[in-house]
Amino acid sequence: MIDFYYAPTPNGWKIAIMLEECGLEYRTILMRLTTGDQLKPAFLEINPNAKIPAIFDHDGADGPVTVFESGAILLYLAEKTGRFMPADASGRKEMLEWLFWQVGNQGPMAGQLSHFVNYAPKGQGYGHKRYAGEYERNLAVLERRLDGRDYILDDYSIADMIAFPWVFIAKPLGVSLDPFPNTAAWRARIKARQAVQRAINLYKDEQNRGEQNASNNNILFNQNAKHVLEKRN
Ligand SMILES: N[C@@H](CCC(=O)N[C@@H](CS)C(=O)NCC(=O)O)C(=O)O
Repeated sequence: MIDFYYAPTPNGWKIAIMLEECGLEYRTILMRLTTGDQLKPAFLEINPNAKIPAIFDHDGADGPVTVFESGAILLYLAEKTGRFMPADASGRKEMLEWLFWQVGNQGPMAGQLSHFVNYAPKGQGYGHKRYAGEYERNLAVLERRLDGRDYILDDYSIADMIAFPWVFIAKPLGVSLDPFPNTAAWRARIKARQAVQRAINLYKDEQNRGEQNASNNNILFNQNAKHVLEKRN
């Protein structure tokens, strides 16, 4: 059994997709990020970075084990199941490149764009412009990679699962996929999968649709070192 620490956000969906694709037995622990579940001492033992997603696998190869960071979790689950990752060395190298690209580039830039579109106080023109540009730059990187390919690697893999969620919400982020036809087709191909449908619908009603924002919530927004160092029980 896997305990899955989750909220219905792009980073949460990445892992929900893999759990659903693999048919792994899991129990979802819904994390209420706006009230600070991620900052509780018991959760910091699981993810010292105080964010979802994270897992606690009761049946790890060497006993119970925790894993945090979406890229590390996807890799862990792919290795545990032997699924959705290339078997050969050059395929594995490419998979790592695209996982690291996502967690170091597409993810953070999209996350900041989402912040400026949905949660920042109004009048943050430069922040919005900067991250919209970076988000679109990363779409262009993906667009070139998908030229003549159905998936990021030769077959559907964790590289697609990690990159899909932030492309899935391009429109609400205010970005059209019209200039990125390969990416739009890839998005539709992945969205059509039954497992992906189940994942993006997991606790959909609990999504923060902007009602909680940087003007009215200092737990999720305006964070600093104190949020992690303070003990919240
Ligand atoms: N690099 C992390 C990013 C995770 C992340 O940013 N999670 C957000 C939700 S999408 C979160 O838990 N935010 C809570 C907070 O910042 O307090 C990953 O890929 O797992």
